[in-house]
Amino acid sequence: MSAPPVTLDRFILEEQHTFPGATGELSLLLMRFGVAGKRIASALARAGLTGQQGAAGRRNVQGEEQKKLDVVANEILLETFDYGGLVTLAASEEMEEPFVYGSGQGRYAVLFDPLDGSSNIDVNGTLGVIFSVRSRRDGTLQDLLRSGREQIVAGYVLFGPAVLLVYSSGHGVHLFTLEPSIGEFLLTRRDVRMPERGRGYAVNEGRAHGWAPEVRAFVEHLKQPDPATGRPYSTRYSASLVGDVHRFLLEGGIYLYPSDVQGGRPKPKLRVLYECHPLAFVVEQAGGRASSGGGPVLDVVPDSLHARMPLAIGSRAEVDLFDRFASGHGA
Ligand code: FBP
Repeated sequence: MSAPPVTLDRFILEEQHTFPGATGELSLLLMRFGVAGKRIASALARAGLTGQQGAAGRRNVQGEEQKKLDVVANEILLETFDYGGLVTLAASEEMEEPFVYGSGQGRYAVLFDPLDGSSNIDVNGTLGVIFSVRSRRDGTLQDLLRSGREQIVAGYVLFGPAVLLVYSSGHGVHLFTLEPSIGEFLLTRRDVRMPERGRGYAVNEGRAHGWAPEVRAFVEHLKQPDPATGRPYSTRYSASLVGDVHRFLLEGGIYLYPSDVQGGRPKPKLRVLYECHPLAFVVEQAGGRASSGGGPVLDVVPDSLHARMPLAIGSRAEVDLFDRFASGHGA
């Protein structure tokens, strides 16, 4: 008889037993991201039928036009933690201030990008939810403005041909696939390791004019033919950070979102707490690296809830090479 499928709940409970003194609260919280992922997947799949596509008619704290599905996904995630007293604070890329639950006594804070890849929303492109969990300290914003190394769980739900959930609680990276016929996430890869190097890179080259010369030189270097070093690399940009990082988690490679240097001042796009920290946590757990070009992403302590930073994330070999270029040393 073949081994029974390992559901997300079973895997989390088995992992919990490896933590002496675990109360089970973190396990319950983690399982809820699975529930939220399934509800958001259902809303995405039916959006064209339910009139949930298009703009919501307002802008978010980033000044970006909010899509109806950004709002739907954000509400689903807020509802998901609104019982059981597990969570004290929820911070979202779509909300100006953190949401405080009930008594504010929950042991955890959750942070999320409810729908990453906004430009893909109305064109049926790859999308994702990015999430992380931190411990409650005094239940205020200060609990969140801490280094990425203080995350206790991080992961993402990827909405592509299949719906995947990938997470790490600091003990490896595990991949689950949604089995639609039973509505359960089933373990498909345990302890995923990112290849040491890849053959692909993902960056919006349409923005190259705003990059620092060192960044342009790095991307040009990847495009120069040199069989000995596996170049030229292939460009693999899907306009979904989660989709691209997931590709490189499995195949190796590097995703870049450098700062645009406007008027002499670097202007990064990606958010530290909702995008860079959680994905850096997962990628480093899988043996990859995440850098700002000036140091590890996980060492960054944001000075505000919606702080942004430049990102280079992926296989060790490519991110090491990027850092050499970024520091002016070239290949
Ligand atoms: P959102 O969270 O608002 O979607 O922003 C992040 C993101 O969409 C990434 O998923 C993607 O890689 C990048 O921004 C696309 O930006 P651009 O359109 O400038 O290439």
